[in-house]
Amino acid sequence: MGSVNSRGHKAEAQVVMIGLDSAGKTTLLYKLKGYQGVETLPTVGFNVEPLKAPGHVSLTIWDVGGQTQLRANWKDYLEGTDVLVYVLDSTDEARLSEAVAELVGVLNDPHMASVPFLVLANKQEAPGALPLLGIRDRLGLERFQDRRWELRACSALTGAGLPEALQSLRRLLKSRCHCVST
Ligand SMILES: Nc1nc2c(ncn2[C@@H]2O[C@H](COP(=O)(O)OP(=O)(O)O)[C@@H](O)[C@H]2O)c(=O)[nH]1
Ligand SMILES: [Mg+2]
Repeated sequence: MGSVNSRGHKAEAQVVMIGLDSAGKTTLLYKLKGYQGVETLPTVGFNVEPLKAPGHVSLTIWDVGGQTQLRANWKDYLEGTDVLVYVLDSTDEARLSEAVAELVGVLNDPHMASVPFLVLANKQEAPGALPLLGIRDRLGLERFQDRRWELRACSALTGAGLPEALQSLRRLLKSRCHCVST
């Protein structure tokens, strides 16, 4: 997937963004695009958008619906993924274990072998959001020694943490596929 530019770098990186329904994936996608006040509906299927990230990185971001009955389709989007973005709703403690189990399932897919991933603890501005350290403990990400990963707090609503999330994405891409030339 993706094209290769004259310097042998992949000109476009494929980013797949998944997570449970209502985690904030679609809101995040459109906030990153710079759209104002987008109201989302539950995503049936997927949204896909190109995005120019800092450092002249061209991303194609796939935002795949996360309702229970759609999760079986996630595997159809995984081939050719350069980085996985997994979005968590930090206010949804009740479904945190379910979210972690789904993440582990995706990381165990053969197409995802050694693909780096970024976990975004979204909705951090909301009252009652679990703090990042608590989320980190519950995720147990240390077990993934076979690939690079990062965990970031953000709010797709306010945009807080998104520049840092893009920096993480850039670092992970650089480790993966030389999509980033500097
Ligand atoms: N408080 C808060 N609400 C958010 C945030 N991001 C998304 N939401 C809300 O969460 C709901 C689900 O968002 P959506 O983007 O459709 O989730 P998706 O199913 O993962 O695509 C919507 O009501 C959003 O307005 C956030 O950072 N903070
Ligand atoms: Mg959606």
